[in-house]
Amino acid sequence: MISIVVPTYREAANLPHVAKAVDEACAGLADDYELLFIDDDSQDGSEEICAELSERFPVRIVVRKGERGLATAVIHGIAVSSGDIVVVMDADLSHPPSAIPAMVERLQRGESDFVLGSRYVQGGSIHDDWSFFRQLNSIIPSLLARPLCPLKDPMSGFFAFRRAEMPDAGRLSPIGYKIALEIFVKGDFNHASEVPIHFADRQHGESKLSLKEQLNFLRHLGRLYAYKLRFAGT
Ligand SMILES: Nc1nc2c(ncn2[C@@H]2O[C@H](COP(=O)(O)OP(=O)(O)OP(=O)(O)O)[C@@H](O)[C@H]2O)c(=O)[nH]1
Ligand SMILES: [Mg+2]
Repeated sequence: MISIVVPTYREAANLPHVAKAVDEACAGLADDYELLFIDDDSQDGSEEICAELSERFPVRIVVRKGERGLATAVIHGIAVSSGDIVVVMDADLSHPPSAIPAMVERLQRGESDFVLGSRYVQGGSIHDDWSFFRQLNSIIPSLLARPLCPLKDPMSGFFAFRRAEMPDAGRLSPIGYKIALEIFVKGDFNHASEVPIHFADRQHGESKLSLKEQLNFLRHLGRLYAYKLRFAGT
């Protein structure tokens, strides 16, 4: 079973597109899949839409009340999902579901233990009209993270791994931003690889990435460096 975990906050308009695209992408896989939306009480009709979608697709929505945050939503979703392979992706279709089979197959063939959907490897791309500042905003965090992680695009937010290799939840201290980097640093992964993706711009709904989240990321990075230093040599 493959669990596709998707954090959502006010993504009602995107949910049917995600469900359809994931279903098409997973049709050729030998294993069944479940699509799990972890929603922070958006109150925008997401629950009703999921109820309808669940008549056609293996879709579930888990609504968290009184809690907000992308990283904690992802961790919660992983905890309540059941597949032996976990794929995490965004709901705004920036991450092409069509890349899921290639990511999953690398895990299943044992070629990789952590697979990232990546904008910055050969064959990957971002939308042509990204401004210089938006590109910098995307590339600088990846460069800051480079000593922690050999991957080119640890900020992509699109990643897959085996549940057995998930670090204990007690070792994670997620704040705000994307969680792939933390899972990678604290898990025991030796064969990470990247699958090229075209990162599309969102068509529906609004971005939730605020300046506060980006500053949080710097705090997060500081903590991960401290963690890495503490466990170096153990
Ligand atoms: N559950 C939950 N999901 C969230 C939260 N914040 C963001 N998300 C989801 O996380 C994913 C990424 O958020 P985006 O707003 O697209 O952030 P981004 O991709 O970094 O920014 P853009 O490039 O502007 O799209 C989306 O599926 C959001 O709905 C949150 O507080 N709780
Ligand atoms: Mg997005």
